[in-house]
Amino acid sequence: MRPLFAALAMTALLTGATASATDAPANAYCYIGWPADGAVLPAGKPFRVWFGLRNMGVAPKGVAFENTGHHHLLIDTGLPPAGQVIPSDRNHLHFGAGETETMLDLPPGTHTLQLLMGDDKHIPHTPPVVSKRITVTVR
Ligand SMILES: [Cu+2]
Repeated sequence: MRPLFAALAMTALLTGATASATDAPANAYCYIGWPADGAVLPAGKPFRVWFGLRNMGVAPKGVAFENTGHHHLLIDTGLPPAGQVIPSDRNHLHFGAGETETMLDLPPGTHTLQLLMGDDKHIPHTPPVVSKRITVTVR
């Protein structure tokens, strides 16, 4: 029975793999290098956001290469559902060319920023590689 069980288990694993998102290294993490959590930024002046990533590489969208992905910046929104394409709108910015920084111009007020890695198909990895969610104030 043991070989048969092993074969069934392998089938289950393979089936699961095709249905789920790309695996990420367990020690991968991303972070916002700038601005700092709690930063107060001058209104009417675009500010730079640095994307940090450790133990994983950046690849443009459409490029399926092991242990890589591209950054998504979530603005004033929570994490999108796992296993699905990350929305593309003003709250979910894609950096599909492999950018590792951007300039943002946000209206006065309090805003949250969070990075989320996506694979070549814009789907969050398993486990998701996501930064801490920070809050900045524009005034
Ligand atoms: Cu994307």
